[in-house]
Amino acid sequence: MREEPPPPRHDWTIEEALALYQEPLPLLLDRARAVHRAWHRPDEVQLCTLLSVKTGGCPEDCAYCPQSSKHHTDVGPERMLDVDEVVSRAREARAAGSSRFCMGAAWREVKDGPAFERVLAMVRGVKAQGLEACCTLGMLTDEQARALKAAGLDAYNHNLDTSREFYGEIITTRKFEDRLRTLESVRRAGIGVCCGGIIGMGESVRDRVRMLVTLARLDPHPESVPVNALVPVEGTPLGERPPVDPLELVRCIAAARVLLPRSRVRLSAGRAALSREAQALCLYAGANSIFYGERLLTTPNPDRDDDARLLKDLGLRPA
Ligand code: SAM
Ligand code: DTB
Ligand code: SF4
Repeated sequence: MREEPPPPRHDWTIEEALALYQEPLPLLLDRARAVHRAWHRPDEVQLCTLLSVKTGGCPEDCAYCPQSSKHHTDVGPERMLDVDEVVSRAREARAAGSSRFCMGAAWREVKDGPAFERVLAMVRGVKAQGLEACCTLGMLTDEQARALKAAGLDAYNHNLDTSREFYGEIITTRKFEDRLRTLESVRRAGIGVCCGGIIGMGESVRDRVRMLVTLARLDPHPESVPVNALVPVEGTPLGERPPVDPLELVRCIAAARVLLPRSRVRLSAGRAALSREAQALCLYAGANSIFYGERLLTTPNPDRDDDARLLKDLGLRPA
């Protein structure tokens, strides 16, 4: 019989996690594989579909984001989608093989009123299709989190994005602590927490590790952890950033897998710029979820056909 894996830890130090992140890559991968196999079905990949239900015109100044009204990008403010449109997209996503549907809104925070009521109706509609429902709407109060829970929401995405120390270089219109506060409201309401970050914004390796350690100190750990590689978008302050080395993405995923053994680690934005081999290595390093469908929120994602072929060639099953 297989031995019980040791329980997840919440006491990682920065130095310990940094040493892990910087191990020779094959050794880091060995550690990540052992954890992955102990806690997860190693041949499964969760397919999630993203939909932007309210695009653009966001008052926040996140340096990476094409939807901020502070930057001059091709993404302008659009009207909020109707419930029926969203539900039919969810039905389509399920027919294509996704098990989770994530709705994003370019809001700083949720405001009570008709727009929020519409989101609640979207959540009910997505749940009625038999999908896991996830939302990412910015900051929430306890009451709003409870309303989302009552509508059937399974998970709320709210990323730390980077370390507390680097945060001010990327976003000035809110604080790292604001993020943590919303995550607490989500947890208190009994909704699953989806929380991760972005690499390739000019942060140091220590910043990446600090972010992972902050996630690992949450108790319980987030149920899912998206690891995004920056998609540089023209007109944003980070539009000219060079692409992140795919091997850094692999290290980051492997370290996340070891620090957050039970969490689903999602290989998120930036996949369109990766080779099949780099994606395979990310999945080998412990990623067990991807966004499926030709669009993320406003930027392209790989074609469904290419993804289906990749999974088939790797012998992995959609879950
Ligand atoms: N407005 C809400 C918020 O910020 O929480 C929800 C939507 S926001 C677009 C969700 C996440 O998308 C961000 O936290 C960030 O991690 C990710 N994101 C946005 N633009 C990105 C980009 N250009 N490259 C990679 N990730 C990006
Ligand atoms: C996450 O961590 N990545 C997704 C999802 N959560 C909402 C969003 C990626 C957005 C990439 C840029 C865009 O398409 O606008
Ligand atoms: Fe707004 Fe979210 Fe984009 Fe920041 S990441 S500008 S909060 S949509």
